[in-house]
Amino acid sequence: MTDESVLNSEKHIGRRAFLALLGAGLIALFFGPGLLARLSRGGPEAGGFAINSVAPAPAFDPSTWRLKVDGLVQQPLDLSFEQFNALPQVDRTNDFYCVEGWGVRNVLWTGVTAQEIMQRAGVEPTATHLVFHSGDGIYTDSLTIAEASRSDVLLAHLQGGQLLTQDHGRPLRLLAPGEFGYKSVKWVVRVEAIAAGTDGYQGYWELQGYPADATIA
Ligand SMILES: Nc1nc2c(c(=O)[nH]1)N[C@H]1C(S)=C(S)[C@@H](COP(=O)(O)O)O[C@H]1N2
Ligand SMILES: [Mo]
Repeated sequence: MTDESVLNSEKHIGRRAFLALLGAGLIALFFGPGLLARLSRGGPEAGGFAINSVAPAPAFDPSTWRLKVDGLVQQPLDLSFEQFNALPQVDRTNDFYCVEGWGVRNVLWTGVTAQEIMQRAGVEPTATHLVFHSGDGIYTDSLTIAEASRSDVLLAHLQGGQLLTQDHGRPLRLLAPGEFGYKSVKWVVRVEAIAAGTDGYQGYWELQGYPADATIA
């Protein structure tokens, strides 16, 4: 990147987000995959996850919790936690990376693929994105239908075989491996199929200047 393009992208995406992304880029450039091994041994929370939440965790009551799937779908869904748990479950193990420069290797997640949810709801061919809404009332982010169709994209309720802790998204979070952690919305209560324009959908961090495509290079 030349100095000029650095200045240009700084103008376009905002200083804070720019610095975070530059940091992530430099980390990837200089340390490569070995960084994660070091982080997961001695990161901000050795051997595990940091907690990144812009709003307090909502309380979880299994008797009243619902997952709604709506928008551009033929069959809207409104599932209790019991009904969600009765859907076909899969296990996926993958690494988790935050743009702030920490990561965790080999995390086991259990849940339902976004693909399964899309099939059950009958997502309309006109839909371009799924928007994941958090029960915190503030945080949202989206995946394109193509991203959401990958077999490792899960709505997960178990981490390492245990119900997610409250801070990590109890009872349900998105996992989008291969994309930075800000895509992995915690406390998901609604999945909305939308048709977005060419600019796509602006989630919480996209509105602060992060790119909508969070693919880890
Ligand atoms: N609802 C909600 N989901 C969220 C966030 C958040 O602030 N609120 N932070 C995101 C970011 S930036 C990251 S890196 C991961 C962190 O997940 P963790 O707190 O379980 O480590 O959650 C993502 N999902
Ligand atoms: Mo993050």
